[in-house]
Amino acid sequence: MKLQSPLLVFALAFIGHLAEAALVKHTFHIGNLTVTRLCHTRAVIAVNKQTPGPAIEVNEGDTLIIEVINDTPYNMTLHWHGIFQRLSGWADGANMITQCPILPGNKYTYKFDVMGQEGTLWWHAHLSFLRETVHGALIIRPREGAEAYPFPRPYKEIPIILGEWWNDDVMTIDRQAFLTGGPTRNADAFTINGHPGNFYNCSSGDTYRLMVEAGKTYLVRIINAAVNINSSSRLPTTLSLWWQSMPATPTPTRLI
Ligand SMILES: [Cu+2]
Repeated sequence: MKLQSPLLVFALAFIGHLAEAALVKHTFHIGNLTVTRLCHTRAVIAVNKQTPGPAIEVNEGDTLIIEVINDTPYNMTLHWHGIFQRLSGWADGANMITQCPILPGNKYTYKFDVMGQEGTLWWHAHLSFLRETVHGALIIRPREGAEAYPFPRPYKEIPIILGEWWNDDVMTIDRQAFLTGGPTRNADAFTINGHPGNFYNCSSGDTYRLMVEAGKTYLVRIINAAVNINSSSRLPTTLSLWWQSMPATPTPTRLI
């Protein structure tokens, strides 16, 4: 019997490889959301009425398709923070660098393969201070899913997004800084998954709480989504800088 040619074997392997990859689709409506923090109520910009926005979860090798509908009065792009964008540099989402912004009332579809990387990344608005509230987790599991982690599969995986909150409209604050040449003023609060915790004026009860079961293992995926790097140098956020682009490999840590 004639042996199969190496090319045919390669082609079959390639087709088999393609069959494993999934198309992961999302629709992101970006618009206003009314939020109250520290007893200040203001309209923020958010994806699908959530801040932090929806978590995107893929396996390595999948293709991501995200339709973005810009229902805000601002130009908009979304940046897929840390994605290699192999052969898809135009999908990176950097405003006026890899694309023109999505104009108010318009939409744009990002499409890219998530290749050769695993871990905890995130996505965010790439225009001025809008990323204060326009951000979310982008989780890449191994190609074979959570079963392929190099450690026992955790009971649950929890994204922890560290962010900031201003009591006033961030676009106005950014504009004032631009006009005066000074820095933007520091945030009024640091947040965990959008909540400031109990340490600020008028913030009691507004705390992110994670209920855990004794004896179970939790994988905590920490993301630093703070806007102002200068004001985000407090311990929890600094710690997260080490974590935000690390692969999903257990790393020895200790509580400081
Ligand atoms: Cu980024």
